[in-house]
Amino acid sequence: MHRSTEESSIVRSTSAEDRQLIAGDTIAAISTPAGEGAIALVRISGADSIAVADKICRAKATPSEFASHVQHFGEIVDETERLIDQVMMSIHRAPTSYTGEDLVEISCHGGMLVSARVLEACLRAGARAARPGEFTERAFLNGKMDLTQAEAVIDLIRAKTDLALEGRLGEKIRKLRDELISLIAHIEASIDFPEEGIAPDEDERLSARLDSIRNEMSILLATAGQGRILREGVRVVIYGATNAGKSSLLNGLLGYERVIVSETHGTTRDTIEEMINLRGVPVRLLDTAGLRTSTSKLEREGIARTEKSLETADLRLHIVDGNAPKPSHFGKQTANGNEIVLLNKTDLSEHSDWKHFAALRISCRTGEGLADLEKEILARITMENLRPESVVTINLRHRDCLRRALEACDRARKTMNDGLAPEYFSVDLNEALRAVGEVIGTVEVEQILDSVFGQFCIGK
Ligand SMILES: Nc1nc2c(ncn2[C@@H]2O[C@H](COP(=O)(O)OP(=O)(O)OP(=O)(O)O)[C@@H](O)[C@H]2O)c(=O)[nH]1
Ligand SMILES: [Mg+2]
Repeated sequence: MHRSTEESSIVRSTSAEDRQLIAGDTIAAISTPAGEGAIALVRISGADSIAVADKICRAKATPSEFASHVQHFGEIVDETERLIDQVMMSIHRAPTSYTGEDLVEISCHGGMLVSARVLEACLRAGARAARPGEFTERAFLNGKMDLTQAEAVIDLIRAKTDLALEGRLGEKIRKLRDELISLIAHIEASIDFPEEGIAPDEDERLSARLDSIRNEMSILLATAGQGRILREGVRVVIYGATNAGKSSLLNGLLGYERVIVSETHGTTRDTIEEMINLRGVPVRLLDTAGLRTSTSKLEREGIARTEKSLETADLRLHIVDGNAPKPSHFGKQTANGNEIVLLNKTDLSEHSDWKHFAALRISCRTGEGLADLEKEILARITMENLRPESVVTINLRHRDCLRRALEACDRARKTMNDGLAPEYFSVDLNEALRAVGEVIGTVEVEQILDSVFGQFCIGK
């Protein structure tokens, strides 16, 4: 009973402090939709935004010397001064900017990879990843627009923000948050009732709990979305019956004859991976052994591998031969956001079984439909259907929050080790909780602003 009121009061106070704390710092985000367009816009806003630009931009003059509202050509470099992209950038000095603060706009080349790298450079140079709607929220707070105008922007964007809320990542973050809340509640109880003290063995238990939280955070940071996608690409697995044209499709998307194609059923025995670049989105394409009941041990091993790679797929391409009869299991096919069904061999006549069958029709032989397929793959990657932690722009923000949370936990751990009073590490733990809460974006909807601006796209 006592515990539950304790917990909710912690969450509420966190939210109020959160708002104050957040208003002062410099934020950055990719403002254009992920994976679309030839040009992406990265925005930085806040008192240090021009200083951040100075650190990452090489041009004839430094950005702090730029006249306001004038476009300049420049190069964005990483921490080792390696070129990330050639860009056009402009600075907009307060108060005549969208947010009313010093604002930097960097127009880099489109595609997730480049814009994500530019954003990463901004974050490394001291900016914090913006929350959804935070740019517009600042504009509102600085008197640049009224609330109805802000809401009109919402209608305009119809944001699909924080997808992570629904995904496995969201679940994990929520669990982390709950563990932190219960840990803090415990510690604060011991502060409120000092006469009860924390017994030494309890001390150990506390540090063990904190260690487990830190451990979970590090694992999340190491594996969650962004890092994985940038390193490994989005996993797109091609599967289907033997001879459907899986290997032909891999070759078609790659643009060269990487894999052996033949009319023999069961040609491909192993999974084959190749990276392709779809408008800046790194995609790891997997060709697999065709599915059929086989007596060959080797082929069965190949099929087992196919099934395994399907489990870890971000997106599946189920390819079937449109010239052949429809397999019986196809009647019960249900729409699945993580799967695209492809009817191959449109250059041949379509078997009557497929009449009215909804699928993307392609021909690996003539290349027909492959451009549409690429578009569809990109759409699935950027839409909500794909595993949420794969969405790059959102995950940079998550990672930034998680990193801050982990740093705060590390500080708390050190304070604990040094034998200082609970008041000291409680401060750090609350900061960790705030940062974790930012990921989910539900750090208590005590203010209307939260719910209004929470609907925005990041970078707006
Ligand atoms: N006419 C026509 N033939 C195609 C098309 N795509 C693939 N084929 C042919 O279909 C046969 C099988 O193609 P593959 O790409 O090897 O098929 P697969 O699904 O990889 O087959 P397995 O590796 O055996 O599972 C080959 O003879 C291809 O030339 C197409 O669009 N049109
Ligand atoms: Mg094959």
